[in-house]
Amino acid sequence: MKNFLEAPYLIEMVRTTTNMYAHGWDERNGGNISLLLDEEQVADYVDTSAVIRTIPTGFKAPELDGKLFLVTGTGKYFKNVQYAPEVNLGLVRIVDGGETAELLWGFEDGGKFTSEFPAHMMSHVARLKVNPANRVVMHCHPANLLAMTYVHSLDEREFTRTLWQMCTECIVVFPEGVNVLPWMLCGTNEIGEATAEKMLTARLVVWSQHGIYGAGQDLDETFGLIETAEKAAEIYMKIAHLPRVNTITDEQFHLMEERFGVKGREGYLS
Ligand code: 2HA
Ligand code: ZN
Repeated sequence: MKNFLEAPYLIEMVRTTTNMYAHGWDERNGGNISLLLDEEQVADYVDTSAVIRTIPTGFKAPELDGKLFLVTGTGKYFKNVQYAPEVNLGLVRIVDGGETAELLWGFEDGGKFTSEFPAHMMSHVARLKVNPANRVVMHCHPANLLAMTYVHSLDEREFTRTLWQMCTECIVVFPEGVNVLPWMLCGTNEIGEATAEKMLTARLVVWSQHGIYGAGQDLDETFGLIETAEKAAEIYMKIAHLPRVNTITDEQFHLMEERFGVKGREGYLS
């Protein structure tokens, strides 16, 4: 067996959590990531028939039966992942129609997956329906997106249009826009179900007064989505209290659509 700590995706997971912490998106134990892995990616590193322990999930997700996820741990700090991946991360296989997670590696201090596991797993189910190549669900607390949810309308069209208007390339990076949930109690199956529903129509879902969820085919794409939305929100928070003299017009967005071969969400542009 090869050393799991040297698996390319494990290294990328460590780098991503470290980078997210450096961006200020993951204070204390804030944020969580889950990465769907194929059996073949794991087989050289971990004996997948050796279950360390089983952990109940508290929800059903039969679509995920047999699937493997590398996931951050509950109560763990992104800041510390690089120093002890085997404590702060775990590799689990979903079984029993989603109701049980079999631990195959990690969580060595007896820990378990993130408290937001329902939102992660239900979002994977939703995104896989839209794009079978989806692999990542990522949650964090970027300051400007959060700030925006206190002072901007939570209407998804309005919220998206404002973000698009803040940087020319936003409409290229997230043409489907961002979906927005009102404040809800985190860590519950209810917010998981609501997030998954929103994930059917966009890869970004804002949790008002809390943070954001992103989904994508790999860690870079997902990080980049959140990074771009957060940059736009930062610009909004710099200008929101000032008179707007210039903006990007819908006519200009249409030029972007043509030039980059993307289509803004139906009904979001005039
Ligand atoms: O526990 O971000 O939403 C970390 C969180 C919960
Ligand atoms: Zn959170």
